[in-house]
Amino acid sequence: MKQQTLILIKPDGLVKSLTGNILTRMSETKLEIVAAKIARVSPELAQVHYQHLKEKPFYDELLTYLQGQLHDRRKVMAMVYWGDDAIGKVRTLAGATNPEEAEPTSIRGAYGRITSKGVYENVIHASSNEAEAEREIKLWFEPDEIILDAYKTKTVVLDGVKKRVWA
Ligand code: IDP
Ligand code: MG
Repeated sequence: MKQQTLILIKPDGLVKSLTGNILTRMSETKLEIVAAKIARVSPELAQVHYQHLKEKPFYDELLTYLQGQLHDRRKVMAMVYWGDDAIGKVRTLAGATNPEEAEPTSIRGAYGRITSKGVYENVIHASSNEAEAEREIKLWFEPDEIILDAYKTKTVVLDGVKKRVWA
């Protein structure tokens, strides 16, 4: 089944100069990149992205991590990959959430670490199911930034200019 999935190279991945390695590993999946950009992560964006973890003890630290405050690198690389079983393929390649438990050959197993404050710095984010992928892709990208009709859109007029937004 064709799927799309959101991948973020988190600030630790950028600071460690892993972008090239990660893209090379991702190309093993034979999936297609249909969107890519460098994005700043506002407190609001971080909060909405990780809203399901609000009750966790590591939530506040996780928000500072995603915003790049732990790495002095206030950005992430956001991408949408598309193709057969994209979500499962990317999750397998990413490896387990806890980098110590991740397969050593997975991206998180190879490059992740647990900080002394207990945050799992695991280099990349990958959507874990179709509902999450849809929510996240719509959160990080506008329709015209994706080379694919990913989800339903509508046209609105803003200050006299037509614009496509998620329906
Ligand atoms: P996932 O990234 O593998 O989907 P989630 O449970 O969605 O895992 O958690 C989001 C992020 O929160 C993880 O990638 C990791 O950076 C961090 N995290 C998750 N669980 C823990 C934990 O038990 N301790 C510290 N950080 C965690
Ligand atoms: Mg998750």
